[in-house]
Amino acid sequence: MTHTAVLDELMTLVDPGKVLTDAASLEAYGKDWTKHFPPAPLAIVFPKSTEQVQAVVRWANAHGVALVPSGGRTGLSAGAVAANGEVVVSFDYLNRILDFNASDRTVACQPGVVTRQLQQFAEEQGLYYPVDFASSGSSQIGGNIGTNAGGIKVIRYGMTRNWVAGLKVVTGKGDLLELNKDLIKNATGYDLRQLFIGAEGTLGFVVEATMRLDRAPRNLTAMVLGTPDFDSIMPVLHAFQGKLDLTAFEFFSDKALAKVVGRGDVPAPFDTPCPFYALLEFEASSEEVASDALATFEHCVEQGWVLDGVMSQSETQLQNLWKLREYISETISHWTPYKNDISVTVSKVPAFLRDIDEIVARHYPDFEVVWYGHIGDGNLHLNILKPEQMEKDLFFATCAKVNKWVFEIVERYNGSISAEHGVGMTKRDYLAYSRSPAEIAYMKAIKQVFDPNGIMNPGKIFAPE
Ligand code: S2G
Ligand code: ZN
Repeated sequence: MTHTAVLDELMTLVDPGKVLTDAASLEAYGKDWTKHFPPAPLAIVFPKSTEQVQAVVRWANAHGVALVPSGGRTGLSAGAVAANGEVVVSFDYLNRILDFNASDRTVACQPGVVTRQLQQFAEEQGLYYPVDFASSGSSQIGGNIGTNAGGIKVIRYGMTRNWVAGLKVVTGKGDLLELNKDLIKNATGYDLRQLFIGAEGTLGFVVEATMRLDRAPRNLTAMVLGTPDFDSIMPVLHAFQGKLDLTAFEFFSDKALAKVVGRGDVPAPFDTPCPFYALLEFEASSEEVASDALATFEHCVEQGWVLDGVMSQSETQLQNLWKLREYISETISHWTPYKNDISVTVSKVPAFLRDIDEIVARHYPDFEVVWYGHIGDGNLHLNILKPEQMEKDLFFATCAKVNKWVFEIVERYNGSISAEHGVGMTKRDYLAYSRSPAEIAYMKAIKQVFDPNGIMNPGKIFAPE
């Protein structure tokens, strides 16, 4: 069958006008936030029902056409990039909040619901959806589930995985599975729901997700503390964790702060210049908690771990302090950064970052290295900024050379080559640094069960053989 005939058949499976092949759509929907692979999809399809998703998957199996899921396209590992003539399945029209149950504290969503939309819906019910990160204003719940998105509240609330009560998925065979039925307790064999969370659309596509909500936090309060060196950050974490139930513990370097303050729309936290900064957050649910926080701050200053600090006194100040951390990613994107999203257990962070920083400084003496991340859960974001005059492909190739050493250190510390951004295509060649050959073989066998024809987001997670 010719491409035209195959696409003509696809058009009959969805609503009129919901298959696009124009250059602008192919470019826009064939990519995510990464810049490593030029988008080159065959077409973009916009199903408006579960039945249409099933029909598209069956069509793809019949014609051997690869499918790539597309949500908010904010991915950072090229997990939603269609670079090889695939058909992109966009969930933009499956974007409704279907049901809310106050007793179960659950919300049934379609995959195209934007993360921020779910957060706001929860607030309107007096509840809280606690998974949050810089791109939540455009990312979609389906994509958050596909990558098991983490972000800035993981230290208290965990990853997206912790908040999925139930899933409806269309497998790579076109079967519709209803997984876990939103139950809290369900000891009836393998929890297949967990397989699809973090699978990056390689086993099947989420067509409905029941998300759990939590009680709304009370009087969230943030502190930004300047430290004299990186090694002081962990004692600060332990000091505050010993006194407070933290909802966040982030860090960023002076270079990251300089880029954000350089925007001109976010004030510096205080005047004292510091090499590193910690941003922590807690519920100041009583005067006693707030005074514990201040006492702990004083203790950290006495110990020499903190040079200066500020505590939010209002919602506006809380938001402004968070902007110092949340604006980093978008701000440095102007320098086409080469990104690594790595993690180790919290206890190993100081030695781990020292080893990584040494390797990076040794091999990149002329590159600007920006460190930031969710240090409270062991997740560091290493961003190497491209020198203005350097050609992008040469820059990425130069950076990739050092990946070998960076990931050898990750492997030595039993860490992860991708803490929260997923493997996609940018990290697939390094999977063996974090997963054993046996694990990879089992994962491929599971993929074979759910997607026997290999049409579901091929080339993601696993390098093509
Ligand atoms: C963050 C966002 C993406 C990045 O800011 O925590 O996960 O690495 C990142 O720039
Ligand atoms: Zn992050």
